[in-house]
Formats: sequence, structure tokens, C-alpha cells
Amino acid sequence: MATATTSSAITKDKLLWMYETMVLIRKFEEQARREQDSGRLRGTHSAIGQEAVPTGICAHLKDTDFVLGNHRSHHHCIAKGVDVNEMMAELLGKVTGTNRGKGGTMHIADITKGMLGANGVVGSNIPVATGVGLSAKTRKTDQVSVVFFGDGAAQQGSLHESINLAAIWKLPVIYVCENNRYAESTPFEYSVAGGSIANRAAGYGVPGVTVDGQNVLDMYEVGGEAVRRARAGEGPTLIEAQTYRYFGHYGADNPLGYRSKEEQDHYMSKDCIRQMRKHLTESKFATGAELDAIDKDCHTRIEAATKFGVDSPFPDLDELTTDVYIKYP
Ligand SMILES: Cc1ncc(C[n+]2csc(CCOP(=O)(O)OP(=O)(O)O)c2C)c(N)n1
Repeated sequence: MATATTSSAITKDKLLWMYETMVLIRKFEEQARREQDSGRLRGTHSAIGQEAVPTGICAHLKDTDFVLGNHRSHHHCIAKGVDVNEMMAELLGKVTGTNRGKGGTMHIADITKGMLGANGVVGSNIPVATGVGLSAKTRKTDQVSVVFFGDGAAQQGSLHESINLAAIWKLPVIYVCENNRYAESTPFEYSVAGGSIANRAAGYGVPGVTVDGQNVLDMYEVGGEAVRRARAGEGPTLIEAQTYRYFGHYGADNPLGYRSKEEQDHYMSKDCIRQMRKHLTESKFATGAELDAIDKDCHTRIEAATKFGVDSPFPDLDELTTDVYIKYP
């Protein structure tokens, strides 16, 4: 398991950015759940508990780098800098949303921020990210392509084909498996032969790293090395971030049907935001008051995003097929 030895090499600005990003994600996701409960949003795959994974990686990325996500991608989008007003409007199907209200929670994209898209088809973005890496290498840019996927998606053949190609062509791709221990209700232990996803990288001769995905400093450390390798032309990295989703797979799914309360309590006791808050205050990077001010600001931003989304209009009926179907000449 890779661990960060110190945060002293990280600037205070970067540490606070990571704290703020995780809090903003948490508050966005809490509001998305409220929208779901009110019926304005038909359902959502909550990433509450997994905030540290994309935050630690995206802390190393520029707007010109690329991120591709999956069905549970609000946290990937926010960590990559997508505007929360436009995201909330997208969730609510409004014309001011990132995709003009036609993508919804599972297809948020913002090309200006390098967020090439969430995707509801499990595993589908893994080969796409590989092609994005090939494009960056062919165009001789220093861009990096990062794809986030779950432990369930890691059982698909496309991951193996992709890592193989990325390895032989030394593509700047980072494969990040968010191992939250369940694919819907199927436990990791039941579905993953060999007991490790990261270990599979050895078969392709590339680094495979297991990391505590609830510790943003560990994620930052591992992400930094993977991004450095990618930019230096050394090829791909497979990261297995061990994490946990606090809520059910989707909507009102009650996870206590397939996992124990003791297990939930164990992971929740290692909450990524609480850990970071403790670290920042104990190491005197920030005072409790400074962090409270960040919490309050994130709360205000999510309230404003919700108002923006709710007050925005739905797309016009005339727009029904615009940007949906391609017209061939
Ligand atoms: C190709 C495909 N098969 C099945 C589904 C239905 N489905 C949606 S999410 C999911 C589980 C995915 O689990 P994992 O990859 O571990 O991600 P997590 O939900 O844990 O974040 C499944 C089977 C789908 N959307 N696409």
C-alpha cells in the first residue's frame, strides 16, 4: 500500500484546495440526494465517501489534461473544475446545464475543463481514455488522460486490452480503479480473482499501485508520480484506490441488505474530509476557523447552484433532437 510520508512539500494553497474540493463535492452530493428525495431529480449515484480519489489525482492536472468518468462521476467533474451551477442545472434537466439538460447526472461533460464525460455504460470510457492518450502522444503534447472506473468495470476485457496497448505504446494514460468494494451488491471478494486489481498491472510491465483512497494525501502522492511518468513519456499507471461509498449504489438502494453496519462504521470512521481537517489543524497548516469559513463558502455555492438550476428553464421542445442525432449529408 502506497502511503504519503509528509505533506510539507505541498503548498498551503494546494492543501486547502484539496480540502475545499472534497467539501464542495460532499455538499453537492448531499444536495443531489435531497433533490432526488424531493422528486426533482429521478435518481443519483452518490459518490459520498469517495471524494479523496479524484481530488488527489486532479490536484496535479491542468485544464488541458483530460478526465473520463463513469456513472458515478459528480466527484470527478468537480475535482476537474466543472462549474457546479451548470452541473446542478444538468442534473435537473435544464437548458443552462453542461449538456443543455440532455445528458443528466450520468453524462456530464465540459470540454473546456477537459472533462470529456461521465458515461452510464460500465467500462466504456476505459478504451476511450486510451485513445485520448494516443491522440495526445501523436500530437506531441504533454497532456495526460485519466479514467476513473469501479471494481466492477475492472472485470471487463476492455481494461486489459487498453492497458496492454497503453503499455506497448507508452501512452500517457492513468487508469484509476475506485474500488469501493461493491459493484451494485456484488462484493469485491466474490468477483475479483487474485484479490487485487493493482497486481494485474505486473502482467503488462507497468506500475500497479494500491492506495488508501480515503486519504487524500496518499492519493496526491500516488497521483503525482503517475502524472510525472505520463508527462515524461514513461507510459501508463494502474492505481487501485481502496475506498467506500457511504450510501447505496443508486437512489434509495439500502446497502445494509448486502453489507454490515460494522463495515460501514469502519469506513466512515476514516472519512476523508475529517482526516484532512485533523491533519491541517494538527500540523498548523490551517485553523479550525479557516476551515469553517471554507465549509460555509462551499455551502453558499451549492445553495446558489441549486437556485440557479431550479430557476433555469427546461430546453425548448424545438431543441429535442439538437445535439442528439448527427445529420449525415
Ligand atoms: C455495460 C453495462 N453493464 C451493466 C450496467 C448496469 N450497471 C450500472 S452500474 C453497475 C455496477 C458498476 O460497479 P462498479 O464498476 O464497481 O462501479 P460502482 O458503482 O461501484 O462505482 C452495473 C452493473 C451498465 N450500466 N453497463
